[in-house]
Amino acid sequence: MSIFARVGAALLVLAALVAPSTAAAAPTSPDATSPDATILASERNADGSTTTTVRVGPLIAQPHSGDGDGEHGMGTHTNVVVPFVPPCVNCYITAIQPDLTYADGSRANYDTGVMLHHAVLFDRARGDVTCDDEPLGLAGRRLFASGNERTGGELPPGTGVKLGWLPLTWTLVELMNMKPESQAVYFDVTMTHVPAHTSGMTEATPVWLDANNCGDSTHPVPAGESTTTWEWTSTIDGTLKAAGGHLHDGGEVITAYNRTTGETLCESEAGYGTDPAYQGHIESMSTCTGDDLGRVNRGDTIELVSRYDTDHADPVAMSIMVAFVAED
Ligand SMILES: [Cu+2]
Repeated sequence: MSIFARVGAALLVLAALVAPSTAAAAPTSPDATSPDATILASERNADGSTTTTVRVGPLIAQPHSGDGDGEHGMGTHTNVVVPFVPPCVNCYITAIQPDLTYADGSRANYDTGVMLHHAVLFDRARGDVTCDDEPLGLAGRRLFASGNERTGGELPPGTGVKLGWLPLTWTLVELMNMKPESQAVYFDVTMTHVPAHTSGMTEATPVWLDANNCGDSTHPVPAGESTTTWEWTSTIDGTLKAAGGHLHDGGEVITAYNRTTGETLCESEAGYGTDPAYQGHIESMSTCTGDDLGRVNRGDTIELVSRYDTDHADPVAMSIMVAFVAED
């Protein structure tokens, strides 16, 4: 999706958010049915936190009419933009786990002929740290992203991503269907959260690092081994608390460095071949979590380095890391 399409999508969502009668859905694909976001489950935990699952859907993955068989990312894409019910207001999200499921709760994946190409969770109420001055910044702060590998994570105790009194959360979901018939699936996001007044909580700011930042995130990789790098000059001061990467098939590892201090901030490795549902495709990314994973100072050069080793050139690979920084 181009920047302009994304901005258009963002504006569509904004329009939906200010017009309650249409707030149920703002699909970008004319053939998508009206998806909705609802609270599927919410449970109080013994420690006073709450775990809430927000379900987005039904999302209709359009039938695949091409000659692909699901190999090399072949399939038919469906993009949907949906306002996302915040799990809480004036609160901190301390853990998150995405999934792609069917109505009965069973998992949708390569073995059922559909995959979660991407999902990004935005908050229009806050500015994005690394894209605020770009057109994509109109979409709001990028809080979290998931590929089909569905990497979730938990922030270190006492830290959380803040949602304000009026979070304008929305999600952009891209599905890929390898089957000749349409499939109705759900993007489920399970989050643990605590009220903002919880003592001892510190806000963690999501910092989106991306080899094609402020664009559509895709970049080409050649067949064989390759390395892609990208730099960002930090505009914030803080301590890194957690980070996790996103790569496509063939991706091996993505690492964030602070080149100014010489620290390695986080190395996130791709995993393959343990869960048959993924049929050999990327199935996990390791994450980094800790009280002090390194410093990020205003003016520091933060470098992102990804390594791919693929058996075919991929024009639309990705190299993303979302870092969570407790600002000073
Ligand atoms: Cu991706």
